[in-house]
Amino acid sequence: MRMAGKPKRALVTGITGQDGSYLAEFLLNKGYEVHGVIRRASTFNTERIQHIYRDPHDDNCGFFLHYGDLNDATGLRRILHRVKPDEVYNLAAQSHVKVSFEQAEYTADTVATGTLRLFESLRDYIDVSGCQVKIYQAGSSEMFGASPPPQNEDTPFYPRSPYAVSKVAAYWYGVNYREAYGMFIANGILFNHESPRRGETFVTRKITRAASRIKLGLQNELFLGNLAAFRDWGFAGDYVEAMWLMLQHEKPGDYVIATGEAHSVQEFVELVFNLLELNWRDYVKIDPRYFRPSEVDYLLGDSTRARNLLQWKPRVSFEQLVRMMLNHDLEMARQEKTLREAGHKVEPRGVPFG
Ligand code: NAP
Ligand code: F7E
Repeated sequence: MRMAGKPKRALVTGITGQDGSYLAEFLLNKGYEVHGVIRRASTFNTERIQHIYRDPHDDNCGFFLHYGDLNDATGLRRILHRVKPDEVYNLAAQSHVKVSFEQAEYTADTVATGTLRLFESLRDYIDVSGCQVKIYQAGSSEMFGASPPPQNEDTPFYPRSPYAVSKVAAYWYGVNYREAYGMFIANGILFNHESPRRGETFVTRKITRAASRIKLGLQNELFLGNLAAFRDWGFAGDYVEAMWLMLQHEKPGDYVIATGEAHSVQEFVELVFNLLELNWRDYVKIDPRYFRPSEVDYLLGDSTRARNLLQWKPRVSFEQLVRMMLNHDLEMARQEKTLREAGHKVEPRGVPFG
């Protein structure tokens, strides 16, 4: 239990990811002391949190990073005992659906069993310390898979990928640990949420990034897979607030977080290219390598429960989201072009293979 006047302490797994970075900003703004779990990588993986990183030697540093991995239970236990968190947000995951077909065992080990490892560590930590810890588990609309829209908390799960099956397992671990041990675990069932920090191999960012480079003459074509799938796309900054609200509610529960509006991948492409005054058909090509062995055709969320019980609602509209991502990627493309024109040999950042 925190002493009066002390800031609340949050532990975030997956802090280097899109959501982790927005959540860390959000919690720091609320006065939390934020601790994040990062993986060791051979190159820096802290780009998304660089702007909020503070040197631990600085006075009143409220932001701390710890090396750890969901596949390493001993390390997780050690972090819990060192940090003594009031709230834990489990965002870490191999989160790419297509990759999960290629790395199914690894995805299950991180997304399903990794969550179990964290819950087991928390169960023991709570038992030994006597402290209360509130836990957020990052569930996904992918769990609904082939169940017809609109989907809400009562819609049956019908997962269509190793990623989605693993998220369903993690969801049920959450429910079971709540019922068996009285742990405060909230399952967020979040529909797709995007931002300028979205990984470059998810379809929205792949499109805004490529279309920006096409506009500036830096590339000529964009290869995509299935354009017919529908998704309910919101803004990641809005969705991390919902995660926090779930842990402020008196009882732990499961909540769908969505905008209630769906668009096809083709509609997303059309809007982006229209905004750039380009005809998408001149540039977009279909490459079957991006098709999935089993696809999720239509996701459209009904977040009535969260709107009523948490007073949560999305603030950023679909078109605002697309413009936000496009403006960011146009600026990146401009910087790349300027460097090239100045004679620098610049390679595009990363390999958008996904
Ligand atoms: P993301 O950008 O892919 O970030 C994933 C994070 O997990 C990264 O920090 C990554 O570290 C970390 N990670 C991966 N494997 C790990 C492991 N074995 N141990 C520890 N950390 C590990 O994902 P996101 O979009 O922020 O999503 C956050 C969470 O919400 C994920 O669980 C995702 O499955 C879920 N979700 C996302 C959406 C969405 O639309 N964004 C919707 C529903 C649910 P590195 O930086 O080192 O790779
Ligand atoms: O695909 C189609 C693809 O990879 C969206 C993750 O955050 O949200 C995300 O999963 C749709 C699919 O996201 C390409 O077939 C077409 O129908 O952007 P995506 P996702 O699979 O919906 C959920 C909620 C999560 O939980 C996940 O962690 O777009 N699509 N062409 C393509 N997708 C990709 N990636 N690349 C293409 O070229």
